[in-house]
Amino acid sequence: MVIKKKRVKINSPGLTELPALPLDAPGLIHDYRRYFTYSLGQNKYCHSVNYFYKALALTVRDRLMERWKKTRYTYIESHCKRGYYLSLEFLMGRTLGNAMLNLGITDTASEAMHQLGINLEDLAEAEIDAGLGNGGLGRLAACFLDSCATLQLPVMGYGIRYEYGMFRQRIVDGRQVEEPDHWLRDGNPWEQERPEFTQHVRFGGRCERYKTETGEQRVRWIDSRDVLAVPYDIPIPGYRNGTVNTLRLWKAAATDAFDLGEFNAGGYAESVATKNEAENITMVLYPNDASENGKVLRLRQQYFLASASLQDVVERWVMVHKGDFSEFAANNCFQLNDTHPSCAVPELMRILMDDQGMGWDQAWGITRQTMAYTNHTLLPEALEKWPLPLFGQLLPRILEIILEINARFISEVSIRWPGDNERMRRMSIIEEGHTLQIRMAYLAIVGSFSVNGVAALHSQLLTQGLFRDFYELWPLKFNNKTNGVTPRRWIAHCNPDLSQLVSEKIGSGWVADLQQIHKIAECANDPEFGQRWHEVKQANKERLSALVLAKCNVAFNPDGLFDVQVKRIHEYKRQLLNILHVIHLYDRVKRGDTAGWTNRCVLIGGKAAPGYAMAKLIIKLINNVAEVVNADPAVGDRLKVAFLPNYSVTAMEIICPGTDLSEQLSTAGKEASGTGNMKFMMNGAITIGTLDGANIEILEEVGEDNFFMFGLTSEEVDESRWSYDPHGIINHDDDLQRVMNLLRCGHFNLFDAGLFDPIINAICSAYDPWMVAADFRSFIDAQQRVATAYQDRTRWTRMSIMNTACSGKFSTDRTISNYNEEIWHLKAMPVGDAE
Ligand code: 26Q
Repeated sequence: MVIKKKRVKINSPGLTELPALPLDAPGLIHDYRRYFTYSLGQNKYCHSVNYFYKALALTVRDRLMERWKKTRYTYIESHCKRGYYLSLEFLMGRTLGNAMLNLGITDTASEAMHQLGINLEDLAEAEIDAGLGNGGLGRLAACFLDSCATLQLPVMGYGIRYEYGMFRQRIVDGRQVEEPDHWLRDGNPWEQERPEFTQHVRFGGRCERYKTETGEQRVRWIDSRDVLAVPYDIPIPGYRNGTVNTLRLWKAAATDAFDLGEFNAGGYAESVATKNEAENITMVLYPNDASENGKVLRLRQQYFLASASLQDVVERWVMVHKGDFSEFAANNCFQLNDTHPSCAVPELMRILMDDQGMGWDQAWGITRQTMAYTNHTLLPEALEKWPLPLFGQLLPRILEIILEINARFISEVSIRWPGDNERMRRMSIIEEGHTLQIRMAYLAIVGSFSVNGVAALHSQLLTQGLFRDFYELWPLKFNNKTNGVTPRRWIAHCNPDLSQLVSEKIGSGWVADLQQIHKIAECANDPEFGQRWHEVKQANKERLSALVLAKCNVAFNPDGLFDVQVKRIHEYKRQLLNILHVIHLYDRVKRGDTAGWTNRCVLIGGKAAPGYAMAKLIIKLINNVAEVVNADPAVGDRLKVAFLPNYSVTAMEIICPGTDLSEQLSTAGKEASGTGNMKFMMNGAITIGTLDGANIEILEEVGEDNFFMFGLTSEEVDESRWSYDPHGIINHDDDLQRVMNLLRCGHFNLFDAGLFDPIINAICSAYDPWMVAADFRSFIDAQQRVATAYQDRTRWTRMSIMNTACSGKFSTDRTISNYNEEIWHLKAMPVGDAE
């Protein structure tokens, strides 16, 4: 059932044209007091920091609102081409600090709050992270939105408004315990509900063929259970440029119609239950950063996002252009963040054919010219597949369309390679086997005009490995877009002291044009600049120490080397290699091998997918090693180890400025890009890393003198896998042997015999996919070079400056410019009133 929405039109400039709000302290104070007293109903007895935070959030939000409106006018009135970033995850973190930074009012707001006797930082601390993502892919989406707005590109984000974001991690007895993240509990001042743009999304039911009055064959999807998609809009401000773009997040709600039907049939409880079933769709973010196969609720989420977003875009198109779709492809582009929203391909086909009455060829032409797909993984086991029977039950019409896309595609393949049945089987969107499976990556490739990887090596490996057949068929479709991170959040906001120092030297142009930061390379040998650089780093290390003390109860002495690895816990990321090095250092101390020692504080943090037993065991090992090492008086300040619970965007804002050494240890060829590596680099940490993902490009930018490289290359990994003999490696390496002996004898088991056997067995297995033992020696040697380098403060500081200086490439402004120039082709749309 389609509900006709009643529209009214009021032309009243007196209503909609308002004078600009003041950005000075008196203006902020005026509004703050009004919100605090009248909107929030607070008074002198208020003691909840949440109200103090909210009054400021509302004050800042008003300043965003007026720019948001102007941006909308600009886009609507220019009829410009639009881009849409479709993603199941947007890991936004906190909003207040970023909004003030981009509006250019941080210092004024701080002063205004000071005049009211309030500390701005205390308020900012009250905001709960919007943790609507697992890790890299979700945070990338958030950084992209910041850069699109800063470059004034008309791009909208589409995602899901999960009621529960990424779980909160607690460590109990050294083990991960998950807790629900009810982040909306205190309300969310940054979102605006837009019920007038609600969409209907169908599930279940069946397809029916019919003829129109003019005799055309059509299909309709009937007897479905519809779910409402209600949009919530979040403002995305550009950096001091008057642009405010939109992130639209969908919440699922039950339709009234469907409630009433059940209710009248006498099933009150059933009706409430079906309502719940609808609303469950957007209840929780799946906490896996590799696909969890076969969960029907996840598929519901994916289709829900794709369908609501595409209907929204098409509805806006039809409002202006009626049934004329001739310019649709020239004016719209959808970027798919991995395969998660890849139902968008068949869903656009459905909308164009079933709702708009278009024929297959025209609809396919449009779909194929508007979709672009980004791949984020090389692990074959992480490629998304859905069992065909399950898919057909939930989305019968979408399955029909996929099968038709596949039939036509396979015939294309058979024309290009006649009789090559093996190739057709390999390339089919439908995988054969006990149960047929839909290969979502293949669907995305076939339905898109662009397929990209996220770092040079990753893109190259895609065309040689996973997607080789498709590359042979369509070489021009494949391209690379090396990831980045936004320098607004990841330098200007999180490292104000460093920002100040850099801006004093070279001006503040680097914030919106990070290539400019290379100018500080000229000061890399200036002793006075070096001294100040060192002081900033030490102050940031103090801040990080305080966090570690508060959260881990471990005392990090800021004179030591701060050695940090924070990211999801995964075997391929090799936190194990890190902990083997820690055990090796501990063993050296115990043997008295401490001549020329460099004190180290090792920090490890990250979440494990709740069902990933090995990752959880690795967390337990890290915590046990920390307990043994930290309690040993013979070790003292020489070595401290801590596992930071609940790693998050906000934690990273404290961590990366206070880090000396960034650990990027993935088995070469496995990490698509990495983005934490870039945040550390920007903040003057030096990388110890394998030749993997974007590490390679970091090394290229900064040079071998300013990077600690180790380990097998991805080619060497592939070649040596067949003759891999970890026992032989262990037997020929005294250090590794001693480390393995400590593990085997239960030194870190804390009386739980056999606890770490699965880890010991994995390291010793000739089939260890991650080849931990293979890189041990090279890693230990590289760590020794690190320790030596750190003793020469002048040298280390120079390396640190050079890392920041050479980080220009890793701004998402560069990444987004590449997407725009090579894929989207959008025109920048200045909004006017640029500040
Ligand atoms: C899929 C289906 C069902 C349930 C969960 C998922 C799922 C969810 C999240 C699969 C994968 C992810 C996340 C992947 C991810 O974060 N990949 C990382 O993307 C970064 C940005 O491109 C890269 O820098 C990292 O190298 C890559 O690991």
